[in-house]
Amino acid sequence: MTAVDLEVDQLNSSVDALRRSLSNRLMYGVGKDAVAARPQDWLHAAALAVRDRLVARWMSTTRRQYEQDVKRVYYLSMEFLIGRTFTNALLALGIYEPMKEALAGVGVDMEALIDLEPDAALGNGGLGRLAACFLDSMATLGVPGFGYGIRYEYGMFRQQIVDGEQVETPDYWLRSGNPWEFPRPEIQYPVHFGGRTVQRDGHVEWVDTQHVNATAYDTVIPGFATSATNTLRLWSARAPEELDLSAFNQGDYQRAVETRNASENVSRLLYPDDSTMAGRELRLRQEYFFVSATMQDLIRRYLRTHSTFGRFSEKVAVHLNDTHPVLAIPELMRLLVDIHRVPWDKALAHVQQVFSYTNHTLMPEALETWDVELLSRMLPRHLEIIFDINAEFLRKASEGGAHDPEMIRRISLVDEYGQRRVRMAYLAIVASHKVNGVSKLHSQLMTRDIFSDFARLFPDRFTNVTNGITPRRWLAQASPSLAGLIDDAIGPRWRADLFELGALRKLRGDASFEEAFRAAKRSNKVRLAHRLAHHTGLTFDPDALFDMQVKRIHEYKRQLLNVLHVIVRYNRIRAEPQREWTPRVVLFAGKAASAYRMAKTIIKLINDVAAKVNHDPIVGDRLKVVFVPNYGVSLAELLIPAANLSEQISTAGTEASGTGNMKLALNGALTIGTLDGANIEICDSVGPEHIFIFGHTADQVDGLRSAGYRPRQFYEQNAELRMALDQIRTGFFSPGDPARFSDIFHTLVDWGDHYMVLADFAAFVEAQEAVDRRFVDVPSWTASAIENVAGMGMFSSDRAIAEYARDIWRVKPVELG
Ligand code: 26W
Repeated sequence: MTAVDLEVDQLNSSVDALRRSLSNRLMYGVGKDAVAARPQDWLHAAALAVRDRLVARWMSTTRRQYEQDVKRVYYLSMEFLIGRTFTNALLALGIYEPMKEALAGVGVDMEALIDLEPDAALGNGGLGRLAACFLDSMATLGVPGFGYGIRYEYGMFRQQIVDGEQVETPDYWLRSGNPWEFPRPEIQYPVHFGGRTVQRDGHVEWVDTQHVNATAYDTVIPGFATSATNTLRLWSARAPEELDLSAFNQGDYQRAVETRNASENVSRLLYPDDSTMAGRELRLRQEYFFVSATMQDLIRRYLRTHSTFGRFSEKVAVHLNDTHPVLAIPELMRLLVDIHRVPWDKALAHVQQVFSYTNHTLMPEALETWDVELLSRMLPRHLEIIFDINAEFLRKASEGGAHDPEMIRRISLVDEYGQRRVRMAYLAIVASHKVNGVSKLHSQLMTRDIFSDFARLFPDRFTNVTNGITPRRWLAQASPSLAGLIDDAIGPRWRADLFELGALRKLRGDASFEEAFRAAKRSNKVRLAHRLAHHTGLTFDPDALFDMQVKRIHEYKRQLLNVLHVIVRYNRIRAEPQREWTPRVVLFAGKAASAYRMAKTIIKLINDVAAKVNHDPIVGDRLKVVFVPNYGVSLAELLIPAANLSEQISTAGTEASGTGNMKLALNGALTIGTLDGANIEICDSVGPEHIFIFGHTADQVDGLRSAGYRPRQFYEQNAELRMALDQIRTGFFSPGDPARFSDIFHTLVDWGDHYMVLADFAAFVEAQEAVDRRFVDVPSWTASAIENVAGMGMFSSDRAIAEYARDIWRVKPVELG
C-alpha cells in the first residue's frame, strides 16, 4: 500500500454542487440517462451523492483513530434496526433543504423518494433499535465505536393483515441494491464448525472442521453536526472455493452448487423471535459465525499497530448486546491461547478486562441456554474452554466461601438438571468486568432475582445504564413540525444536548407557544389520518384523542388489557350514547413472533373488535379502533409524532426498560403506564402530575402471586369486566366463529392470568377516565404535553453512551483537530 495523497474532488454541498452530483451519480453510478430514470434510480443517485459526502469524513476519522492509537469499542449485536438512512444522513450533514432544492431542480420530488427507500429491518424490537440509536450516539459523541453484526438477506418479515390475521411475507430488502454499503470482498475470515480437538506439543488444535467464510460489508455511520463517523460492519457468509471442487471433481455439479448454498444459509435470515429462546441449530451457527469473524477482525486490527498483546485491554472494549454474542468469549480465548500462544491466565485476564454485557430481559424463557451435546458437535473446542472457565470459576467461588453444594450447582455455568445446558448469561457475567441492566428497576431486580448469587460474589461488577433514544431520528426527523417549533422557542442545540429541552419550561403559560404546540401536534395527526384513511377507508377526526400502543405483541406487554378497556368503553357508549364522550382513536401496531399462537390470536381479536366498533352507527366518531399493519422503524416515525396518549402498561417487573415510552413522551404524548422499566424514571423526570400511573407495583405483583392470585374473583366481582370477557368468550366479536377467542378467556379467568391483566383492570379503567377528563381541559393537557417534552433530557442515547464510555468501556472521544 502506498501513502500518497489522492487527488479527489472536494465536494461542497451548495444546491448547484448537489445538482451536479446528482447528475454525475445517476449517469456514472447508476448508469442511467435522465430520460430513462425511474424514481428508484434517482433515489439511488441521491443516496450515492450523499454517501460521497460522508466518505471524506469517514476516512479522516479513521486516520485520526489510527494516529491517536485510540481505544476502540466493539458493539456486538445480532440485531441492528436501522430503518431508513437517506433522511438521517441528510440531517446529519445539514443538507436536507439544499438536497430537496437540487432534486426539485432536476424535476424530482424528494418527499416521494424518501418513501421508496426500504427499511434496513435487521432486528426484532427494542434491543435492535437500541443498538441503532447507540451507533448514532457513539458517532455523534466521537466515541471510536464499531457496530458488528450479520448482514441478513431477509430482515424482519413484512406483516400483512388478511381477514384480521397476521400474514408474514419475506423481507428481501436488498432487492434493488443497497447504496449505503461498501462490500469488502478482500476482508474475509474463515469460520470453522464441527471437527474435534487434539493435543499437540502442549497445545490444543481444532481439526477436521468444515468452514464458511465471513466477508465484510461496511456502512458509514455519520455523527450529527460533527465530522466524526463510525463504521457498522456486517458479515455475510460465502462458501469457500474448495467446497465446490470436491463434489465437482466427482462430476456432481448440481450437488456442488447446492452445498455452497447450504453453507451460505448462515447469514440468510433474521430469526423473528423476540423474547423466547428457541434453541435452533442454525441460530447457534449464526451466533458463532459473526463473533468469530469479529474477534479475528479486531485482533488483526490490534496487531497492525502492536506487536504483543500487552496493551490489548487498554485498546479494546467488547460489548455484548444481550447474550446472543456470548460465544465471543470462548472464541477470543481460543484465538489468544491456541493461535497466538498467550498463556491461559493472561488471556483470561484480558478477556475479563475487555468484555462487558448488557442484560435486556428478566423473563426466564428468554434467557439463552445451549445444549451441551449440540455445542460439543458444533464447537467442541469452545465447549472445552467453557468447561475450563467454569472449573476455575467454581474453584475460586468455593475458596471464597461458597461451600454449599446446592449453591455451586446454582451458579455453575452448566445447568446439570436434566439434559445439560450452558447458561450463556452466567458465562457473560463470569467473563466480563461489568454487567448492566437497562433501567433502575430492571437493574435492581436483576441483582435481586436472576443474578443474585453473582451479585453477592461480584458486587462491583453490576451496574445500571438506563436506556436512551436518539433525538435526531425520534424528534428532528420524525416530527419536523414540532422540531421547528422548538428551534424557534429555544434554539436548535437540543439535538446535541437534549437537556436543553428543559428550557421549554420557561414558556409555561405562554399562550401563543401553547397554541403553536397544539398546531404542530395536530398537523402530525392530520398527516397520519390521511395515510390511515388511504389504507382503511375510514375517516379519523384529528381532534380526537389519539391513544397508541405500538410495540411487539406479547402477553407481558398486555395489549389485552388495552382491548378490554376498549370493549368496556364501547359498551358504555352504547349504553349511554347521549352522554358527552371524549372522542378517541385507539391505535395498535406490532408484530407477533410467527410461532407465538396467543400473540396472533390477540391480533385477530383487536381486528375483530375494531370491525365491530368502527361499523356501529351508535358509536360514530366517539370511538375508532385501528390495527396498523407492518410496524417498523419507518411506520413508528409516522405514528409516534401523532400520539396524544402513550400506552406503557406491562405487568410491573416484566418490561426491562422500554424505549417506545421515551419516543412517545419526547413527541409530547402523555403516558398511561405501570411502575415498570423506565416508566418509573419518566415519571420522576416529568413529575407525577403529568403522567397517569396505575396498577400493582413490582413488589405488589410478587405479593399477590405468593398469596395465591385468583383472577376469577375479579371476573366475578366486576360486572363490566365480566361482560367484556363474556363477549370475548361467546363470540360477540366473532359471530361466525364463536369459540375463536375462548382460549383468551380461559387464559385470563381460569388458567392463572400470568400477567395479572384482571388484577390491574379496574385501576386501568379508572386511569383512562382521568385521561378523558384531562384531555378536554385543553390548556392543562397542553401544559402536561410540553412538560413531557421538557423532561426528556436524560433519555437521550447520548447520555446513555456517555455513561457507557466513562464507566464501562473507559474510552475517550477521538480528537478531530
Ligand atoms: C434468544 C431470543 C431472544 C431474542 C431477543 C431473547 C430476548 C430478546 C430481547 C432481549 C428482546 C428485547 O428486545 N428486549 C428489549 O430490550 C429493550 C432495550 O433494552 C428494552 O427496552 C425492552 O424493555 C426489552 O424488552
